[in-house]
Amino acid sequence: MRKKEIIAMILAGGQGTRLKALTKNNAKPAVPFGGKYRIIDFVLSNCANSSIDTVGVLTQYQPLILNAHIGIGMTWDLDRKFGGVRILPPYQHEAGGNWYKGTADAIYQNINYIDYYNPEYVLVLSGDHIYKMDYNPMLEYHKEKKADCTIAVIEVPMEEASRFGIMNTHEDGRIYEFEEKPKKPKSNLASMGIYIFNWNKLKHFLKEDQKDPTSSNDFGKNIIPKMLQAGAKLYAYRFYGYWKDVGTVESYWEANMDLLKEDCPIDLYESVNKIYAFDYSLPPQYIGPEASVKNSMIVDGCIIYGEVENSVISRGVYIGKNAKVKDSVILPNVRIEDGAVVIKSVVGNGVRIREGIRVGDGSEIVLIPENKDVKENIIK
Ligand code: ADQ
Ligand code: ADP
Repeated sequence: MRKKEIIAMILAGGQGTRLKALTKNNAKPAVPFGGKYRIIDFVLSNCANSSIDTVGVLTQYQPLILNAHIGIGMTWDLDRKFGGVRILPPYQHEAGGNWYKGTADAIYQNINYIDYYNPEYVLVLSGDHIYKMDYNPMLEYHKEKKADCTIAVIEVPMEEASRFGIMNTHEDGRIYEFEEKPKKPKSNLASMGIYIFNWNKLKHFLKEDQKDPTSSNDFGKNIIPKMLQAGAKLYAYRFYGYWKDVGTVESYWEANMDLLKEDCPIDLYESVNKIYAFDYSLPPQYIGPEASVKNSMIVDGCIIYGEVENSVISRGVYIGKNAKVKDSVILPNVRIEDGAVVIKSVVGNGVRIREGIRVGDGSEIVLIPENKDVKENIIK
């Protein structure tokens, strides 16, 4: 039987309710990011750059844009005959068929897909994290430790620790305690939601978990604690690079702004380990005779007559004469008409901001929902 050593499963089925207007018609992993990308491009590129050529993407909530974006995976060189990238929505089968109840249920419902590749290891990833990582050193570590499960971990500020799965380890990295989003965290060692499992072990625990009617079939809440309790060997693998869970409007805005820093924590311009983006084949950006652009990213298809400072401007954006955009993230196909002012805002797809209108005063992030016609000042 043909075999893959490792395959990746990307969890992309969450609703992403905290991103509000940006996920009304679009799954969180497909939300535009960094001008040219969608959030999921980071994890898909990480897989491609780590030579993981078999990737399942678990979707269920507003999957249209995500499906169109991933297509047959050519963008990431993941169009393969044996392997490649596959979108895995919930489906009907003999025993019924259901929405993915939780993250572990999503993997459980795709046991057949995984078994087809007969892998030794399964890498479970999230579709909504911004980071660059080579998964191979983590796999080496997992093998060295003869672990059943290895969790990538990062130190987070103590005051944020209750947003994450928090663990304690022995000196050799073995995990002896794990709590999902604890109210009183006992450490700041946070799970990045990146797991390598021995597939046979994981399959066993997934099946056991299904027998428990009280379980929410979630990795952090159920599978990891149950594995620990059963005495399985769980290890923490430390990651020292940049990693951000862009689950909220604030963290989404911050991660975009991070790209503009002089010491940008994530290098989009290096020639190796590139983050691949879908090619829309748009015309070149045009910067008008009186325009001014400072410390900003401007993508193809933009027409800029006004002033842009410290902002990320996605494809197809129009910024009129005497208009000003500062400290903002502008999503694709936005029109900012003459004399309009946009400060510290996230402006959704296809929004039109009418002449002379002012959005934001720099005190708080203003979020403008998709396709809105803004005719009045919006100051938070
Ligand atoms: P959360 O981020 O809160 O915590 P969760 O809401 O389960 O975890 O989302 C993880 C990923 O799974 C997201 O990409 C989401 O879109 C997806 N997802 C959610 N429900 C799904 C479903 N039913 N089917 C398919 N995909 C689904 C997790 C861990 C923590 C860890 C943080 C790190 O539980 O321990 O610290 O990730 O961000
Ligand atoms: P957020 O963290 O912003 O609230 P998540 O992506 O974590 O958003 O998902 C929110 C919750 O909604 C998760 O608990 C997930 O299991 C649940 N969920 C996601 N998609 C669906 C769906 N199609 N049907 C029912 N519940 C869903």
